[in-house]
Amino acid sequence: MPGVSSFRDTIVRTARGALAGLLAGFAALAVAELVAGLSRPAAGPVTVVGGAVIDRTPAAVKDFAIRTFGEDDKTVLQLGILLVLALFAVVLGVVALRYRRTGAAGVLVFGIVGAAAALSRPDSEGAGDVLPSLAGTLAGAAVLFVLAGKATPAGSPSGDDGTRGGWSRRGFLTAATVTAVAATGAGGLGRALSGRRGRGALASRDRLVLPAPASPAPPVPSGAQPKVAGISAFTTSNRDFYRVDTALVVPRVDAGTWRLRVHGKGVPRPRSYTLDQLLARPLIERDITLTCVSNEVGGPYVGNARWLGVPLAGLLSECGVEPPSKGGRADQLVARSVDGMTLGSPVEDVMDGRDAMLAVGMNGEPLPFDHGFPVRMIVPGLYGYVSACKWITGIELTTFDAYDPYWVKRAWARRAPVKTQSRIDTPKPFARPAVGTVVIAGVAWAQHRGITRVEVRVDDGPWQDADLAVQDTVDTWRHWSHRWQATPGGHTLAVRATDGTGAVQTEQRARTIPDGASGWHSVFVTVT
Ligand SMILES: Nc1nc2c(c(=O)[nH]1)N[C@H]1C(S)=C(S)[C@@H](COP(=O)(O)O)O[C@H]1N2
Ligand SMILES: [Mo]
Repeated sequence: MPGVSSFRDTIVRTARGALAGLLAGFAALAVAELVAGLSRPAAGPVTVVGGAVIDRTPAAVKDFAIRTFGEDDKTVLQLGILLVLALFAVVLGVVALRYRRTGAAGVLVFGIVGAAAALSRPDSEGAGDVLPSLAGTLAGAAVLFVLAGKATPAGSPSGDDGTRGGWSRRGFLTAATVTAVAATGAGGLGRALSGRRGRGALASRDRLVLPAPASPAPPVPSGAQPKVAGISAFTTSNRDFYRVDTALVVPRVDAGTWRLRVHGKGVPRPRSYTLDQLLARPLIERDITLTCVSNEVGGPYVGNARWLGVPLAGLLSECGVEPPSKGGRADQLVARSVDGMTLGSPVEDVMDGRDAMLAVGMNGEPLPFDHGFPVRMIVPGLYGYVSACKWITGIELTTFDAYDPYWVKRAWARRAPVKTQSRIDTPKPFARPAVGTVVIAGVAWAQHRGITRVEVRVDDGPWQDADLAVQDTVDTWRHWSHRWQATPGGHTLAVRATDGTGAVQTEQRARTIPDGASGWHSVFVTVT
């Protein structure tokens, strides 16, 4: 029955083609991983393509991703890239059955995409960065060429002699198995090598002993944290602190070789600092609340930590920098991180006496790698994207007219002071508290202006003053609580804050783009 057998042949052939394509893709990634491990982990194809995708994603989509996937956004992106790769690999594999050379050549197209992405990365170290993508695709093309050959009948299209007319089933399976095993080995070795490269950085962090601050922060007042179940901890632990950045691979910077260069317009004495030089300076310790501009009303991207660092204004003065109000030529400070990220802050704000710092410590330990080890910037009162550069390695003085940093090129505002905001931590949305006393509580922040009042409203009732917890500093958030005599039924609870300038938090709803969300946070509950 030639009809049935040729139909089955087609299925088997197609399956083999698909498998050959997948294995070729797998081998390509594994070899690329190996070469990246040997040369530069940050130049691996998934990392560079992912980075390129992040940089080209419209602000609204990125905001959506942060909102929807939170801190898993990068995992989702990487899985997406792998899925797209797998689909193309299957198609190429099937194509290669008939057009072996075309299929193999198709793999090379991926090499070009990977290489181009590698070269376009802001932290690209030059031509060497194309090596992982190039080596990977050559390996992938070779694997596809060989496997497609083995999956194709050598002689007549069909036969009943058990070899299915030259379908060398054993040959194909052997080649496929060898490929899978070799690729797994290469990929594993590459991963191990990449891990090793981070070890110097790990050791440098383990060795780092933070000096005592010359200007310590007083203990957090005991009244800063109301004893209410479900309210945010006053100090956010490093583990719980939100993380927002574009880094697919967290930079592991070796503190021993790290340098910070201060240079640019109106810098008569440009200088480079080692970490030891920074640590030898008088350090300040301050509680400062950091907020992300992508934080929606009621959102989680706000955290408060005790930072230890070098006052930035003094360091800038040492290099001869003057703020614009004193005739300085530069009004924008552009911080650059090791991964090429740039963030711009107003020089005036950084030098106006607030505790802008180059932080080395977070809650009593060296900065975690996720949060910028060895050094990051912190400026009270400014959203993270215009101030809080992690893995900082350069400070360039320039003007707002002359240069737009990363996020500003992507539709975010040039200047972005933190907006006065408040959030209900408890009860949670759609909670079902029992009739009687229900404690409504949460946090409010207006960094560097402070919070002077928080009011709560139930349904269309009057605004009622909440109990304010003791203020730590004007640079931290302030906790609040309100005892509510809850009556049965559905209720909408709303909150609004007043800052130290007397400004009441606006009801006006604004999206996060371009300079931060506004509006009142409200929560619907059903009292039973
Ligand atoms: N190098 C680098 N620094 C960065 C970013 C980044 O993407 N890369 N993101 C900024 C943003 S948008 C915020 S809100 C803060 C977040 O700091 P965290 O992750 O320590 O909470 O880091 C800022 N510093
Ligand atoms: Mo942010």
